[in-house]
Formats: sequence, structure tokens, C-alpha cells
Amino acid sequence: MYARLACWTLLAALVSASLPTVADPLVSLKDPTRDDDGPGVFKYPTDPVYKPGTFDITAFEVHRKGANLVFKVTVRSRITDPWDSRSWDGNGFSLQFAQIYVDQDHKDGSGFCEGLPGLNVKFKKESCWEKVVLISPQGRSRLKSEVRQKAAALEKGVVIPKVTRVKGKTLEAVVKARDLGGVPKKGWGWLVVMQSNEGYPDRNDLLTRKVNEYAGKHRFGGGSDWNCDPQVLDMVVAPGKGLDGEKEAQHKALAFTCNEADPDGSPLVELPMVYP
Ligand SMILES: [Ca+2]
Ligand SMILES: [Ca+2]
Ligand SMILES: [Ca+2]
Repeated sequence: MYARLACWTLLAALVSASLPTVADPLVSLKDPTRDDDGPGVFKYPTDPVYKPGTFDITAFEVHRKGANLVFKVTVRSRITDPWDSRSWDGNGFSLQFAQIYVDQDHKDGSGFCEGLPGLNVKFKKESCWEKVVLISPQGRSRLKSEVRQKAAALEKGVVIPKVTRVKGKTLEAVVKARDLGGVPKKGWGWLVVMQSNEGYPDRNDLLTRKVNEYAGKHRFGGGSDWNCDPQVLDMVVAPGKGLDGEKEAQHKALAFTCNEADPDGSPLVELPMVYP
């Protein structure tokens, strides 16, 4: 009898060792702190609601939960809701707007090679994306109508989460795995970018806050008043381990030039992805 008990105990130990625990993420990337300055020169708006660290990504994870996936983007400071998002059908925060681009085939030119309007970015040809998950304080109907009006050509790649919520310093979005095209596989590429939610965006911008030459009350500074600069505050770069060198790699990836004669005709930056 003791032998049988020992046998069962051993079997149970083997089974539990071979099953991933619930907390094991499918994707887990880190980002260094204090690189929420885009190409190294961007400044926060001057209004005090934009507290230091608000747009500073520190971690990104994807978890599986049954038929759903939970996307988690963590920032350096506690997430606040100064504009009372519940009063406009929002999700419990006001300031952040994270976009998670996913390359599912890593083939040159396959997928969408431009960013959503308002980011002023393109993608490297080997990293054109099939899906982008929007983590925004805006409700689903506002997101849907913005995408339809301003990004109709990209609409089939846009994933609007079922639920978006806040936990401390983390934004969480629940997405049906089916809407992403399945459970994430090895070999997929990831790009997490951080922007700021703008409820009154420019005519062509998809809910993004502008980066201008000089910071204003609700405008980032350090960029250009034209559309030659990437409107990205922070992003995750390879190897996605939060190393110091990743700051430099980000600054390089987001370095932009504006042609004096035709600033809006300047070539946009081409962003790389992380293939964990
Ligand atoms: Ca960061
Ligand atoms: Ca692709
Ligand atoms: Ca970064």
C-alpha cells in the first residue's frame, strides 16, 4: 500500500511539473525605465496630469486564459484617471494609449507596413504586421468608428479588446484568441508602442496626442510641428530584456530627419520588431 501511495505521489509530482502554471506568460518582454523620450529628445506636456513615468513602458506580457488572451502593458508610475473616463464610456484611465503590433509570418512585405494614422511610422519590410491590439481608454464604439473613418484600409488587422482595465501600474486588455488569429506562436514578432490618448485628435490622427517642436499644456515637445517625426514616446526593442543598450537602440530606431523643403514628404522611420 505504501508503495502504491509513493507511486501516486510521484505521478502527481511529474504531472504538476510538466504543466505550465497559470501565471506563465506566453510572451514576456521587459523595457528599460526612463526612456519615455522617443528618439531621446521628446518632452512631456506641461500640464501636471502628465506625471513622470506615465508613458514609460517597463514590461509587456501575454497570458492565455481559456479562449481569451490577456495583454498586459506595465508603466513606471501608477495609472490615473484625471479626466474621469467613466463619464465618457471609458475604461478607467485617461492618459495612455498603447498599440501592440504583431507580425505572424516574418516574411518580407507580408502584412501592413504602415502604422496607424497619428504615429508617423512605417515598419521594416520583414516586420510588416498582421494584427494590432489597441489598449485605449476609449470605449469600443468610439474606437471602432475612429478606425473606420481614419484607417479603413487597415481595419481588418485592428483588434479591439473585449475588455480593457487598469490594475495599479498595468493596463490589461482581454482579447479573443480567435480575433488575433490564434494563440501566439514561437516566431511571431512584437512591437509595443506608447502614445497618449487624445479625445480631440487632429483630423487624420487616430486618437493620438501630437509631438510638436515645443511642449505645450497638452502637447509633447522635442519633435517637429510637421509630420516627419514619429509620435512615439516609448517602445520595446530587441532583445526585450530591459537592458541599458535598449534605450540607445530605441533612440536610433526613432531618429528622424525632416526635409526642409518638404517636411511632410520626409521619409518616415521604419520600426523593427522583437522576435523573442
Ligand atoms: Ca521604458
Ligand atoms: Ca507579416
Ligand atoms: Ca523603450
